[in-house]
Amino acid sequence: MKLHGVSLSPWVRRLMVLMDEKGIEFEHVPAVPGENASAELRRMNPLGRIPVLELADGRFLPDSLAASLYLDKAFPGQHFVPQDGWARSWDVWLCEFVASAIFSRFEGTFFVQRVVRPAFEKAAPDEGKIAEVSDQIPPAYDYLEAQLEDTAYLSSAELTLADLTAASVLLNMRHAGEEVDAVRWPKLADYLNRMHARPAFSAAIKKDLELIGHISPVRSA
Ligand SMILES: N[C@@H](CCC(=O)N[C@@H](CS)C(=O)NCC(=O)O)C(=O)O
Repeated sequence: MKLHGVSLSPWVRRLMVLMDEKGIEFEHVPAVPGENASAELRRMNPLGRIPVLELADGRFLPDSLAASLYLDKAFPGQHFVPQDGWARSWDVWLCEFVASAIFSRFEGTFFVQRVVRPAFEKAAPDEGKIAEVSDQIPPAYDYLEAQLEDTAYLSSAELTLADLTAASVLLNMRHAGEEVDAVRWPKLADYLNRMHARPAFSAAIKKDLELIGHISPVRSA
């Protein structure tokens, strides 16, 4: 199997971490998305987005949630997507929450301004753009903190895809120098430290630091 997409993308990272946790081997092809997407990437995903999971038989899944659902069921070992109806749907909702309330609303801005621009475009961050979206952080973190009120992980006592998703997206906030305030969101801060200390995330962080280690304040565990 091949995983197309640069590993700094939280959606590529979600799949890398899932495959690492499940012990699935894959070849990583660090394709870039968007305006610079290759014809090969556009053939697999007309949106020009990453990741794309290419199966050994030539089929491909151009979306990390679709690919996660496939991998979790098709490969043996621990299931990260709950099998039960309600728990399964709730986990997908939490993934959607992280995508809409964090990635789309503010993570993208923080990461692009503070990491992508200085690292790859030799440009200074536009902190004005960050200021425009900063007020979106507290309600999103409040919601995640509430999910952790009685359980070790977001949807239950078990680690699920929602956790791999949240930890992957919020790792980019850490790369952008925005740590979760442990006084205001103590459970979320502790949870992220636990998640990022897992071997699969430590490996992902090591890979990230090869690209942005001169910028990110995150250090290898
Ligand atoms: N729902 C998609 C989102 C993928 C996505 O937005 N990827 C970003 C990189 S983090 C991308 O390719 N952006 C380029 C673009 O939208 O043109 C998934 O989960 O795979």
